[in-house]
Amino acid sequence: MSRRALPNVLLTGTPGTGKSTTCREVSRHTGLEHVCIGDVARDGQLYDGYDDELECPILDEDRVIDELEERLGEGGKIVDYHSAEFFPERWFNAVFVLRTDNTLLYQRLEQRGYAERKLTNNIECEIFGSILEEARESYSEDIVYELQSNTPEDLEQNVDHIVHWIERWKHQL
Ligand code: DAT
Repeated sequence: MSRRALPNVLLTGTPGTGKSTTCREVSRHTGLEHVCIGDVARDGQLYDGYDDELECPILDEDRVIDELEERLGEGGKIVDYHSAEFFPERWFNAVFVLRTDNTLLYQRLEQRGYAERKLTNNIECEIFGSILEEARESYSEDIVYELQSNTPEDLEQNVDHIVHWIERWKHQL
């Protein structure tokens, strides 16, 4: 397989850890296209029922993959989603997992108006490090990076870190 001109990056983490904010900034600095899986699913109505426990629609993962296969094949995408396991491993050159302190995450999700059960589920997900574990199980460990996302300074550093990673990748041709 020929090398892509630009890498694909997955930015994942529990809801509220800062994925979309970070993706927007990385996209602005690098020109990588921000692909938000939530928006792709909503635009194409790529759902398969409703999860009462998590209070959100269930993604039709196969249809999401079909929908994105060609675009991801081009490279140059930064994908934003709160799960890491169902994407084809070959899609990504790096996987960044954002982590947030429980108290701060609780405040962010409360501000979003999440109901108690949804809040608790997401906080537990973060406490157990579920998404980091999922990412490490789904991809080669040497492409999975954990980043703390607690403060605006962290946000700035994370954007810098990912932008530099992309620049280095481009120059390793
Ligand atoms: P996600 O896309 O993971 O659900 P988001 O980007 O929408 O998260 O961020 C949730 C809220 O938290 C939003 O108001 C921006 C804020 N935020 C994100 N990262 C942050 C950070 N590192 N420090 C402080 N606030 C942050």
